[in-house]
Amino acid sequence: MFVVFIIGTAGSGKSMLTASFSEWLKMSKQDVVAVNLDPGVLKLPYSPDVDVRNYVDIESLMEEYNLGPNGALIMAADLIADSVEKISEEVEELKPDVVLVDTPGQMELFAFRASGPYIASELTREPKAIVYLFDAVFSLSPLNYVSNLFLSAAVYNRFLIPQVHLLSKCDLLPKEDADTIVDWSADPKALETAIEQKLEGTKRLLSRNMAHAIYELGLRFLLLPISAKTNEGMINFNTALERVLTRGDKYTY
Ligand SMILES: Nc1nc2c(ncn2[C@@H]2O[C@H](COP(=O)(O)OP(=O)(O)OP(=O)(O)O)[C@@H](O)[C@H]2O)c(=O)[nH]1
Ligand SMILES: [Mg+2]
Repeated sequence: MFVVFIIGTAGSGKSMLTASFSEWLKMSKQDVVAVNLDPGVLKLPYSPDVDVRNYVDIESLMEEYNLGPNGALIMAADLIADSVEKISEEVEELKPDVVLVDTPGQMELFAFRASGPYIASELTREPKAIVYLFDAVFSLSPLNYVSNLFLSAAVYNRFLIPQVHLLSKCDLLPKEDADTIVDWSADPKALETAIEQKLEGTKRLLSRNMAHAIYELGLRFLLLPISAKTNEGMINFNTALERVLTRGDKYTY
């Protein structure tokens, strides 16, 4: 069994990718379990096999503890951690080949609180990986791209498990724009040139140094373009995942 946590900024396409990648895997005769870890979601593009909303209810937390929506989500994240054993049993009873875990819209709930890494480590002892989504439209500006690079490095630093990086919703960009972003991810010089050309002043200086810092750390964030709408890139994505999961590569892909 492999467990894959899908993480990314709000609206980056986590739930849609969970839906379409699980369908794609099912077509190649894999037993897939989709887990929804987002307690606040109202509608999902797939039917979760395991759903955290069965363990916590945001509305009643808001009422009972007089919390706003964000306070309730934070409380919910801690309550989910308390239920991780039961969630894990639910998953294991289904005996899947692959488990796709759709994480909360508010990325910091899962990535930057203690409960996320705890859930990831307690959910299973089987091989696991993180898939980090770079929203293609958002990442077209070098400033946004570098910010996202930092977020993904921060996620890696929290979980320390193999990470695959995707350029999500790539069908929304002309191919040459998607290729440009992929080039930035493969070649530090290409990113530096874009920063020089498109940014000015302090933003240019900081972005250049931030990008530098990531490369200095030796982190590689090669992006694979993917579309949950057209299924473009699914084969490469699956190959990258298998590689980090089966070879136990320590590093990011
Ligand atoms: N064109 C296109 N749209 C997409 C794709 N993936 C997601 N979307 C759209 O982007 C929006 C957000 O997608 P979601 O899958 O809900 O994103 P998410 O990261 O789960 O969002 P939150 O959980 O709310 O943070 C929806 O309107 C999707 O239809 C894609 O590959 N192509
Ligand atoms: Mg979602």
